[in-house]
Amino acid sequence: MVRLPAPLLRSLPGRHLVGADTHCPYCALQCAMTITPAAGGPPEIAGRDFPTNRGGLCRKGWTSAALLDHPERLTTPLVRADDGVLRPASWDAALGRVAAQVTATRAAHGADAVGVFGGGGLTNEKAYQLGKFARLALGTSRIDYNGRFCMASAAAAGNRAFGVDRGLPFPVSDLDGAHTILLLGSNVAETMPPFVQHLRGARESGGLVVVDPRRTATADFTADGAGLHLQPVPATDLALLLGLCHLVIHDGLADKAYLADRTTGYAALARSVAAWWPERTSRTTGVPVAQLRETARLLAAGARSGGSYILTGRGVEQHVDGTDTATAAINLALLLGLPGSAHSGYGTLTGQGNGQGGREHGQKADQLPGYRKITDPAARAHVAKVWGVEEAAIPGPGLPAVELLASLGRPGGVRMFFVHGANPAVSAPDSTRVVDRLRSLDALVVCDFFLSETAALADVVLPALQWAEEDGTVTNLEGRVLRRRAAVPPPPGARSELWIMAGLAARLGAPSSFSDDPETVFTELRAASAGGPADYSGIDYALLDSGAAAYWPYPSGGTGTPRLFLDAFAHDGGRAALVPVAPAATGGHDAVTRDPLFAGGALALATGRLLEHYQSGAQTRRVPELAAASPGARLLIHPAAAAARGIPDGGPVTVANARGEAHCTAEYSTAQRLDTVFLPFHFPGLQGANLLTSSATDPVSGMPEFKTSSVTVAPGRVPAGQGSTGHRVVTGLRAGARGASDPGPVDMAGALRAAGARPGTPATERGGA
Ligand SMILES: Nc1nc2c(c(=O)[nH]1)N[C@H]1C(S)=C(S)[C@@H](COP(=O)(O)OP(=O)(O)OC[C@H]3O[C@@H](n4cnc5c(=O)[nH]c(N)nc54)[C@H](O)[C@@H]3O)O[C@H]1N2
Ligand SMILES: Nc1nc2c(c(=O)[nH]1)N[C@H]1C(S)=C(S)[C@@H](COP(=O)(O)OP(=O)(O)OC[C@H]3O[C@@H](n4cnc5c(=O)[nH]c(N)nc54)[C@H](O)[C@@H]3O)O[C@H]1N2
Ligand code: SF4
Ligand SMILES: [Mo]
Repeated sequence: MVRLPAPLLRSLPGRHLVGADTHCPYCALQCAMTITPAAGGPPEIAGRDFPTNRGGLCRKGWTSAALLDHPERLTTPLVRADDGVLRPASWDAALGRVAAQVTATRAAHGADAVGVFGGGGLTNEKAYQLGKFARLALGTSRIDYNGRFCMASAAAAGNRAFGVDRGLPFPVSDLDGAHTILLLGSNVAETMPPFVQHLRGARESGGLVVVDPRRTATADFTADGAGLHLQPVPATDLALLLGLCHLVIHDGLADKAYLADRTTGYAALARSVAAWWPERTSRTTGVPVAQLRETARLLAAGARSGGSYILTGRGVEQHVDGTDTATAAINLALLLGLPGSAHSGYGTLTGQGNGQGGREHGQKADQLPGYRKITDPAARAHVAKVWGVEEAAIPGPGLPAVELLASLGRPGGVRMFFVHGANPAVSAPDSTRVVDRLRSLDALVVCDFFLSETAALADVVLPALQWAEEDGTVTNLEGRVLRRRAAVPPPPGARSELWIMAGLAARLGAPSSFSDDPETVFTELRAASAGGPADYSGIDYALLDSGAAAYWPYPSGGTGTPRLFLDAFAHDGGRAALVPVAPAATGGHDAVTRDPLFAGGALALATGRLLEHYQSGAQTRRVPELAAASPGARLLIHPAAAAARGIPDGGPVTVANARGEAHCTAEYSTAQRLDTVFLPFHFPGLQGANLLTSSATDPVSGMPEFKTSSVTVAPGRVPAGQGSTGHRVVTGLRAGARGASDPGPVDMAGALRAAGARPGTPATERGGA
């Protein structure tokens, strides 16, 4: 194939899209890439130079184009017929059916009987429009999203300490030269591989400190004098951080002038950590006193010169005390004077592609666009004016994700549910119960481009466009707004999510306009966000297309804000708040209900990610290269813990607790603690990690306890590999999709035929029943 130079390709008119500069579909690092069509196959992906990735991409990014013309791609709406089979339908029939069901459900049970579940992968335009669609077209308060499972604890901690929540309040490249980086509960070597280059300075100065119960690929970077790996007992990070705060205060390492000038609450904080002397902290966490002292020393040395950063990830945030743990990390940073300094700071590493923007524009239960509070009368008045409705037309706050999912199909709960950009049948905690709830609905509508495990349970499936087929914006982990650009034409049949929402809103007689044009929606988002904490009003597509770096807040007529807090924090008075926190057992939140750990020889189960797969795996399990590299769930277990239970390396293993049983393959790994096993959550069906996790939530953030459960581990009773990956498991779920009343397979072969699937692909390989 003759390849034209990329700029020339990109200048061709929109209907014949032939490549573009855009960003990766997956995680919040939003690595820059160029997509170029190739003859006879998926387009080519190349890394592009950009401050976050500097040309690098991980294996998921490199292979992301494999999904664009994937044989299992949905390109026609599916509607479940009276015989229980999901069958191809026209757009008019599908949208008509959905609108009729909304009208009937509202008439019979009220508007709050219709619910919506969004996703942190949606562009800003889609996330904004989804929040508006729920409040105005459906008239419901019942909307939340999968970011509740991701950023909610860190967001709550940031809001309470700083008065605003932007994951990294500084550009990621600020980390490059830092002397010390304390990385708590994050495995960036697998979850954001190109990010690792930003740890180089800290490694060179011996100042990289990684806190993880597992010796991860990231922890390995601390070897050979590059730093320290602290390997605490799972779920003891709060105590660890209180102990570090104690050391900083008692060893005279605190920045007294900064505390006096820029913070409130020092005296109460100092009292609250007084009892966390090093020996006690060490007994609770298992981390040696010498390592605690060395960590405090490295942080203080960096704070004085070279820079110190404290970063948190899901390993410390996805707990029932995740907000308090993130708060303790911020307290430690404030004691050292890091936040708001030009060379030091605190941040959380946002997860999903638009995990930052997706938490700002109104798909959260308590939120209106611009990171405004839905309970704030001034915010309601502002947004009502932009939407052209009476303030009273905007419902009040809804329910956080776990409560929302628990309300499905219950008296007084949600009876009809829309899912856009999430796969909660796999990724929500205690998934057996979640699937029961999804099955008990009067109607489930799922918008996706694949028949995810959640879509397989739906009554109506609406096929959407993929990232490379549409324009929009996302906001990366630094709070920088980026342009996603359409690079390839969409397959005939699929429609943009904005078009779908607009079509439904029109059928429902919504009292405001719903455009299907991303730039028009963004223009409205700017107005709705104006004056809010996440103010986008000064950003437009032309600015982003010029290559300018646009960090919010970016008010109209102003400039962006790469570094927050240099002059002031966002609380009234401009000071950051030190907030005393304590572990549950010593007087912290009494609502905390984590599983009791290690009773009767039980092991702690930690869950998380592998390099090859993304989230519920709905996308990456369908990429042949990734599925081949990681075909099924493997339980990482220390050889001694396995041998004591008669489990051979590579043998089948059953992981169980009162909530469920998962069946997978054992993989010996000396990187695990003797008392802890690790299971990725990327696999569905019998391999699901979330069969075992608890729906207990953090009382402040609503974050579930994903990271620590109690389990027994025994030689497998079901052959490993049963219901392993991709379509095989979809089949298993599908068989009982609607329960005993109307079980039935999906006519996927018919659906794909109707959509003009490529000839020569056997129906079975396309997930045909
Ligand atoms: N390959 C890949 N990359 C991804 C994603 C993906 O699915 N796959 N998802 C993206 C998203 S949405 C997110 S949120 C990020 C998540 O990125 P990370 O936070 O890096 O990912 P996790 O693997 O969930 O958790 C990180 C680490 O927490 C550790 N951990 C478990 N329990 C504890 C504990 O009690 N204390 C401490 N200190 N550590 C603990 C685990 O051992 C694990 O190594 O990744 C993003 N990038
Ligand atoms: N045990 C355990 N469970 C966890 C976690 C953990 O660490 N341990 N981590 C949690 C975290 S941090 C997260 S972020 C969640 C994520 O969990 P999920 O919400 O399940 O995330 P995805 O697998 O990304 O699901 C996104 C779905 O939407 C589709 N999709 C992608 N883009 C779009 C779009 O633009 N529009 C539409 N309509 N669909 C789209 C994809 O095909 C996929 O089916 O999982 C959580 N669950
Ligand atoms: S690190 Fe994240 S953004 Fe970068 S290529 Fe991998 S998945 Fe995509
Ligand atoms: Mo996430």
